[in-house]
Amino acid sequence: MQFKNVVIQSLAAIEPPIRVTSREISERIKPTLQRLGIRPNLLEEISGILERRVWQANTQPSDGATMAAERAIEDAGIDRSSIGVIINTSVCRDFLEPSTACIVHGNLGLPDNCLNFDVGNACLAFLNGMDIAARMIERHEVEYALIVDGESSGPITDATVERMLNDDMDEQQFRAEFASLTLGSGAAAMIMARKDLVPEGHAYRGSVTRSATEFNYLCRGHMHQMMTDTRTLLTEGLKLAAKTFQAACSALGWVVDELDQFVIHQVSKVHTESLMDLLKLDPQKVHAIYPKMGNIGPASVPIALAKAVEMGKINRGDRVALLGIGSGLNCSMAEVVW
Ligand code: MYA
Repeated sequence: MQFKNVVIQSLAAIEPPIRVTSREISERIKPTLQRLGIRPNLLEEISGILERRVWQANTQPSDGATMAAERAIEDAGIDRSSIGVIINTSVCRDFLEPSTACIVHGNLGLPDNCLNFDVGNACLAFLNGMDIAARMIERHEVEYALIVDGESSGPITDATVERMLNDDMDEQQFRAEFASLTLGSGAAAMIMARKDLVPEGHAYRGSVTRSATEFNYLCRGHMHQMMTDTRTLLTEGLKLAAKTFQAACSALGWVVDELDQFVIHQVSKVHTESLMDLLKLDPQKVHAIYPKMGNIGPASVPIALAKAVEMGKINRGDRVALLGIGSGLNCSMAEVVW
């Protein structure tokens, strides 16, 4: 799908206040690492994740999403009564019902004619939310849309550590739960708008999506436990990424050297380096936040984008490729002209 009249008006990223290092987590599970003969600093060494952020206790996904949304609305300088839809894309949620979107809608005091709903698609949902918003804007259904995401990894990390300390934790189960220790917390929000209302906005050109749902079993998560076949997920994820990139080259006219920055879903060092090799991306054009933030699910792409902008790696007029992927497997790639 390509868009002619959609822009990103503002983008906000919130880093939770508490830093948790991979060494601290490894120290907590030391007895199990020793019992299973696993090297003490495996987590940091193979994932490249040095630390991640977590919220204070009792901070809900909606709290992070609300903080990010307040900042995005302020940066956009719009009256919140003009927002026609809010889409929450978090994997983490306050409750099974009601939706997290309706809690954020209530916190923000958005108008009663502002649509509010969650979109769930694992780590890919923020890009899906952007696409849904863009379609609504292009069709003149809404003038402004707010996409939010708040992820809270603390509870799953603690529950995983606790299970890993049980005497019955064997190597196979350890490997299946290992990816849970790479997760991090954070929140993001984006205002998208009709281009004629915000001519100085950053043009959202369009996106493509491909799926490989025969692999829906490779990473399955609950609130307190995630089971992942890390090796197969990496292999099949890369195949799907290559296929989606090919589709983006055809649909959006991408030529790898003509794109200025690649903002990719942040999983680990192995995933990032493998993707750069596969697609022949210049490492200078890929901003990595996983070393300091871990895998923040759907918030990865918007937070990495915000950080790259903040650091001056993305300038006005740059062609930016957003490369998202999520368990399922689903992969979307989109272009923004910053
Ligand atoms: S789901 C979240 C998925 N996240 C992860 O899988 C993160 C953790 N995984 C990793 O960092 C890599 O996959 C690893 C494999 C490093 C595991 N448990 O050479 P290797 C040991 C314990 O075989 P690699 C999501 O985000 C192994 O024994 N230990 O490793 C959804 C050895 O140790 P030693 C393990 O295959 C979307 C060492 O590591 C495990 O190269 C994601 C090296 O072994 C384990 N499970 O890496 C879709 N595995 O040296 C995928 C290995 O002591 C996306 N070891 O013998 C792909 C594309 C990315 C972006 C695309 C954007 C479009």
